[in-house]
Parts: sequence; C-alpha cells; structure tokens
Amino acid sequence: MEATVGTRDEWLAARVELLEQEKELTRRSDALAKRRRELPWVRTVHIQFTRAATTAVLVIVALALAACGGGDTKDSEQTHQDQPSSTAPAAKQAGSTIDVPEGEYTLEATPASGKAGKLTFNVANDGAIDHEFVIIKTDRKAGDLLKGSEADESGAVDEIANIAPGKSVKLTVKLRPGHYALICNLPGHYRPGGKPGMSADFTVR
Ligand SMILES: [Cu+2]
Repeated sequence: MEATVGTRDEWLAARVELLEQEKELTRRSDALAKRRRELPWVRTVHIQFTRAATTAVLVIVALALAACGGGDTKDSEQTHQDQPSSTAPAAKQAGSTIDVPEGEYTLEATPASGKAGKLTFNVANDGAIDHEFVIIKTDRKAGDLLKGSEADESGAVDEIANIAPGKSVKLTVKLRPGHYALICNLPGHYRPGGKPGMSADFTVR
C-alpha cells in the first residue's frame, strides 16, 4: 500500500472523517447485537434440554482440559522415571541401583560399589550441556586414564552415548567383580583444564 503525504490539517480532516465512519460502524454493530438479543425466545422442553446438555458438555470439556493439563505436568515430572521404566523391574530384581549425577564437570557414583551381577546405573544430567556415561573395566584409577586429550577407553563395557541436560537415563549391565572407571569422555569433560573432572571409581564385589 502506498502512503500519501499531506499537511497536518489534511491529516486531521481525514482522521475526523474516518473516526465518524468508525463510530457509525460501532453504532451499527451495537444495533445488530440488540436485534440479535431481541430475537424471540422459544420456551420448549427441547431448548431447556439443549441448554442443560450444553452446560454438561462444557463441564465435561473443562474437566477433560483440566485432566489433560494435570497429565502434562505429571508427564514432564515423571519423564525421568518413566523413560527407562523397561529396565526398572530388572533393577528391582538385581536390587541395586547406583545414582550417577553428572554436571559441569563432575560425575559421582552413589554408592561407589555394588554386588556382581546386574547393576543399574541411573545417570542424571543435572548440568546445562550434554554429557555421556562410559563404564570401563580397568585396574587403573578412574582419574588416571588420560591418553592425549581424552581418557583411554580400552576395557569399555557399556555406555550411554548422549544424555541431554535435565534428562535421566538408566543403564543396566551385568558386571563381574573388579574395579571400574565411570567417566564422561566428551571432549574436555574428562579432565577440564587438566584438572580432575568427570570420573568416578566403582568397585564390584
Ligand atoms: Cu560430560
């Protein structure tokens, strides 16, 4: 649309004329609404039933919406637990779950030991960036695996490749007795700035 350029007086005159048209539109709209309200009412059982039904439908819809809303909240809250639910029964049978919170740049294992057999690692990324989780069977200390800029992963048993921030992922593995290193080996996470980072020792008896 092309705009025309005029004086302030011209603008004012045009604006006043437009305003009058707008007012007229409002008046006509009001009149129309009044006529709609004045439509004859038909008092029959059918109408009353319809109203009751409408009310009922509205109530049902409202309840359904409320239920959905609640459901959504629950879903998001339970994502952590629900996601790996398939491994939950196995975890119960094994009777041993190790909590592994991860952050920048920390990794802990609680408890730091477990019984040989099936063990479930519940790895929670409490940080703000992606992390991973690698289980390595090694006699070396978890913090002594540096090879170049990363940890040497020889002896790796299993891993969770990627855990998004705020997510938890469970990993159930069968472990034999021995010493294990639990690490995140994403670039720079194992020993950030040459300092101890995302590694923890774990013992299976
Ligand atoms: Cu990491």
